[in-house]
Amino acid sequence: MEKKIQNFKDSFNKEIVDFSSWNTLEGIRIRYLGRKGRIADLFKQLSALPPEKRRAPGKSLNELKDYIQSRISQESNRFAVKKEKKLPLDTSLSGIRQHTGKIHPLTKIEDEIKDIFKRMGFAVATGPEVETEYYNFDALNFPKDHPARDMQDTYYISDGVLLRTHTSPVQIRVMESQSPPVRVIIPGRVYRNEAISARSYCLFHQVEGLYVDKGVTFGNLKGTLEAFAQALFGEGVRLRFRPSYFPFTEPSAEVDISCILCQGRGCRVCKRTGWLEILGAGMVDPAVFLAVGYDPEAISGFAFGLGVDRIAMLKLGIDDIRLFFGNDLRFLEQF
Ligand code: FA5
Repeated sequence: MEKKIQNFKDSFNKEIVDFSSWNTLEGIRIRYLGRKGRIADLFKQLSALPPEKRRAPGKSLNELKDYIQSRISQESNRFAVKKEKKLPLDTSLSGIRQHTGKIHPLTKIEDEIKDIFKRMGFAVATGPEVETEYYNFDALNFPKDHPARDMQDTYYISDGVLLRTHTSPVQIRVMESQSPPVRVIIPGRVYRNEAISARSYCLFHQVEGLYVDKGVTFGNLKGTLEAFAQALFGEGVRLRFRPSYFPFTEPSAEVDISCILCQGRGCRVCKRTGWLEILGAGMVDPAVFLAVGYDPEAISGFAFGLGVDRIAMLKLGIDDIRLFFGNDLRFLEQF
């Protein structure tokens, strides 16, 4: 019996020397100290001996059990320290992160645009998205059945009521509600029955601008838009005014900025022209002043309407407008 006990101690000592993981240490513990383990087995054999022969081996067996227990706990402490050294406790690890929403990229750019104009002294006004034909077209000098209405094909809600095709109707609402001088910007959502593509969508965003006072000139319009473009895109950006037609401005222009992606050299986004159209603008037509009761002989004004989505595409390097409306978090979380 004493011999067996010594053999067990030797084999235990050999095993404990080179265990490599918690699993093997636990395996050793179960093999020796478990309910059906080797020590339990030795105790069973011990109890089979006549009582007078149990004393000495009983003592040795108890000593072996104590020895094995203390060696295992020693080794498990040593192993824990070794593991800690390899993988020190990282108290900087964060807990479970709560998902906090983000500002939509279009809202971000719209806010930047608003801030620039606010710094120039423009107030912010808003108007309804469901609009009457009168404000969307008639008061803006679009004659009934005039082809200019086709450029902004819209969704009718009922006879004479439609989803607005631009933010310009709010010009009329603002001028009806106050006398000159007027200096406002009007951000908002607009709708058109469009052929959908990478650059055009049936829903998009505009920021309208309107400045009416004594002696406002086309030079003021150019200066304001240039200051805006440089504040948004940087000092180096240039503007190009192309003659155009809007029934509510005369003269009218479409305004391009030098492509900020290729610095005007020509690339895929600017269709190799070096220029990108971002807005329509012009001097307020006297017919519009008459519609709101202003005296076109006494005052003058400029107006512009810029496409927020196209500007956001340029600013953020996005090549498809549809991504803004896909509600895809993989896209939205990048901004
Ligand atoms: C207008 O909507 C005029 N109301 C702008 C204006 C205001 C002119 C005041 C004069 C005075 P236009 O249809 O060109 O104009 O649209 C203005 C801008 O909206 C465009 O330059 C473009 O940036 C953007 N835009 C037009 N259609 C779409 C579309 N389908 N998808 C995305 N952006 C568009």
